[in-house]
Amino acid sequence: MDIYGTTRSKTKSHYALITPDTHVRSPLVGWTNAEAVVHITPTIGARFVQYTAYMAANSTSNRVSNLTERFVYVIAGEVQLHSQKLTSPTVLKPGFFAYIPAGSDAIIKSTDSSSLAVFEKKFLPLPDSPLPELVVGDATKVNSEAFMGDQDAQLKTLLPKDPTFDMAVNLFTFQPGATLPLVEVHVMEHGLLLLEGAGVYRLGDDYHPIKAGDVIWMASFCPQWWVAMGKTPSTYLYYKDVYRECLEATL
Ligand code: UGY
Ligand code: MN
Repeated sequence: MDIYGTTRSKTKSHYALITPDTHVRSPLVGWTNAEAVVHITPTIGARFVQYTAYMAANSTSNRVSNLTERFVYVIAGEVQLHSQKLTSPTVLKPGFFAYIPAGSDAIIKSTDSSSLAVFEKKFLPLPDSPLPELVVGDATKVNSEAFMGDQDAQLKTLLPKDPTFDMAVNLFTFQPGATLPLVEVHVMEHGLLLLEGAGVYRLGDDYHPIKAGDVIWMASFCPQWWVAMGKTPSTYLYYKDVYRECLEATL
């Protein structure tokens, strides 16, 4: 914060920009030796939750409830994922991710300080469809594809493109000067974390300078556009709700 109390953070009815200078930590219920900066919740108008979990040495997450699904992406440090569905605990390093289905026994343990980007939502089962399984992956091993034909905008889809899943989490990498090819207006909402780089995000009618570490919430139908700037590529991790009847996709 500067001496005049200014910040780039902004909270509006249809979007929020949350910059690291405004972060305040809060307890993570059911976790041990861990705290969160909670960025996005239903209290702001969203239908999902996004937070950064800060795990100290010897910390443990809770289990998800029977209703809540969780996606974690390791930003820093190293954690282990424990579940009876895995033959042995799986080490997750930066760039690794896990999807933990609602009701899963999976927990995350950390032996050193680590930080995780976390997205959670109430899982909406699809009638007559199997339940989604635990997913573990390394984003560096996931193939990317040119977004709408633009080689300078590469999209990695981290979760299976399968209607059993009601959330998608993607990594989007833009070369300097690359843009979203249109101003998008859509029913899906987003939670976004800029992992590296910088640029300008259009949110509604406003244009915001964005830096690594910034989080953005975009409500359904919030007009959105982006240009990557600077001399290095920019990458953001983002969530969206997918594959469900619009009338049912409310809390
Ligand atoms: O998946 C998306 O809707 C994506 N193109 N939106 C975004 O990057 N703001
Ligand atoms: Mn979008």
